[in-house]
Amino acid sequence: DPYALEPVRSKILKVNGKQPFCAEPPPPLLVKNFKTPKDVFYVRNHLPVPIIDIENYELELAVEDDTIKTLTLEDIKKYPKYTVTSAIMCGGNRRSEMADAKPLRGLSWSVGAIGNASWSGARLCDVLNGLGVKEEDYNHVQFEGMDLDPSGIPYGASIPISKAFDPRADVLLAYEMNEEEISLDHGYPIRVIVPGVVGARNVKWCNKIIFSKDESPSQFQQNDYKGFSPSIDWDNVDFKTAPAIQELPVTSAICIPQRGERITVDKNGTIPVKGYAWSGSGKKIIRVDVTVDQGETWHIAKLVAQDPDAKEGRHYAWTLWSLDLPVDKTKGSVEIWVKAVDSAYNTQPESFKNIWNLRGFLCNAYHRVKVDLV
Ligand code: MTE
Ligand code: MO
Repeated sequence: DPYALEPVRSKILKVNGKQPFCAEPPPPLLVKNFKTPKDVFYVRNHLPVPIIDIENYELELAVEDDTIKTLTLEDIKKYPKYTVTSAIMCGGNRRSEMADAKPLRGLSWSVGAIGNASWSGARLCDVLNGLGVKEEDYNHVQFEGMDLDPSGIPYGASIPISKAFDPRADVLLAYEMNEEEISLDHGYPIRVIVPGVVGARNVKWCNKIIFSKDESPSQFQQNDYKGFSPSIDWDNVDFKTAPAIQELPVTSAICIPQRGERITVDKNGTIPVKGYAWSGSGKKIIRVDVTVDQGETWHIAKLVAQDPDAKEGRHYAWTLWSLDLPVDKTKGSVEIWVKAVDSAYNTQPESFKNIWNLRGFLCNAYHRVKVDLV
């Protein structure tokens, strides 16, 4: 049984899949900390967690099929240690809401398939410099995990080579999460961190990096984690026609209150509302708007936590927001909508209908939460 030696897991997470293990935290726990503790951080495994023989761990660097260098964990730790606070979000986060618009295939994530952590390790660009590999000669950098499918094929993904070489992209070979050794579920001993890019390219348990003309041949690069028109369905989909998802669009979610809760309106006629907002590719969240009347009037949330050290264009961490939302108690219930705006003034679509896609990715329409008022 390849799942016999899975790590012991915290009971906090809601399990969406047992084998492979997939789980997310209850939304209120998400907004308790700017940096998500490891036991609260969602887990998305596609395969059994690999067994790590740390004494013999090596990271192999290859050009197409030829190995050019191998690094031990100690070798990786000799490069300058660099820390980046970055959210990681699954391409299918909030899929359950898109599925409400029209059925689709995929794990039914609520708003918790995202977490924000500080990651420390060697910068990939530092490791690549001195290898003699030229950016112009290749198109992609592939990563392989140590987790294998039943036929022995590893989890894999790739990113454009320009991203890997760009020092401002902050791509890391991370060995620490929140100042501790990365836990087994989150990629011990080495996890690739590609800030601002879909979770699927942030390869855990990485033991091989390949410079190549082509993208990763992995099914997760080729036949999954791609977006399609709402008119494409399983009978007419051709995965070759869409590029692999890399940088993610702006999103936001309400974590407090949760759908269906009974909320006591305070003496000022308001209820506390809290959530997160995040945009891919290092774009900063500049505003979060909340409405209780389908957009007739908007309330501007307070941005309560953002990475204070992030430079322009490198806002890889999420933003936590909150507000005391005025509501009309006599109505008995209220539907709260939220949308965020990023530094390119990108914002979210109003509904899921026109962004629906068969695999349920890029689910970034306004988040709507209906609650009862008492
Ligand atoms: N890396 C490996 N080796 N195997 C995996 O199954 N899942 C990917 C990515 N990296 C995966 C992986 C996906 S789809 C996501 S969303 C994130 O890891 C989840 O990271 P987490 O489990 O640390 O939250
Ligand atoms: Mo994912």
